[in-house]
Amino acid sequence: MEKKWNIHQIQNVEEVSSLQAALAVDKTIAKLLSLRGVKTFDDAKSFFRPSLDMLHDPFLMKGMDVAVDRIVQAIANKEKVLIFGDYDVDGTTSVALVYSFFKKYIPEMRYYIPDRYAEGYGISFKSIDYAAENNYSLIIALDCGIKANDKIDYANSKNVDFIICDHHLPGDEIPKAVAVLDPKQHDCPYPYKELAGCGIGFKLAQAFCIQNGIDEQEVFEYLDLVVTSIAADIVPITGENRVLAHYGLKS
Ligand SMILES: [Mn+2]
Repeated sequence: MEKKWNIHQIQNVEEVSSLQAALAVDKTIAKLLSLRGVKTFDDAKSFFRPSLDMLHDPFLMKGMDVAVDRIVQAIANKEKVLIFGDYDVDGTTSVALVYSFFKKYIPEMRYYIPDRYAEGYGISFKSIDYAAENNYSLIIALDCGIKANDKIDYANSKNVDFIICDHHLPGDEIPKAVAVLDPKQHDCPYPYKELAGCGIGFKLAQAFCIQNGIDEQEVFEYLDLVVTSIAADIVPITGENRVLAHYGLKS
């Protein structure tokens, strides 16, 4: 098989020279770093020594405050909560993270993974019927839901609330859920747009920790799930994903 290689060309030769001098490294290393967007000493420092302090404030994500408040309300009212996720690796790691983290705070909690063949991708009517029949008043949907407008309308008609945690591109209309977390919404100010679904679930748990004075270490414990989702969903290992992946591989 014939292969066609596209070799990246260095655009800014001076930048490479100054990076090489600042880091005291071989020119090839400086070139490789430059091609990865590392331009300065500080860029290189965060590239080689990612720190959990570099994670963004989860409350920068549109809807996060409402989502956390709704969970706090569910806990106060002893509501039954259903964790719903897609059946792929990103979906199941999301469910594992959110379920494991919240189980000590929400006693009446179960998870629901739809049947790939019988129910298909995304939030299913069947899961909403299951929730309504079994008195679940809140569903946290992970790695899906951003285009499930009809399902959310159906859930609203049955008094089942939704928090959507998704990372797919939204359609023209955002579903009428209690909270919709998806940094790809055009009006979401969250600075990093490439989290996987499990990364969004992680940010939700992190926000819950911050708001309730819980040590964030309790959610950092699950970074092995986040790195698995990053690899399996093939999201870019840049920015916040790179920090999550680094610590996920260590845990
Ligand atoms: Mn995904």
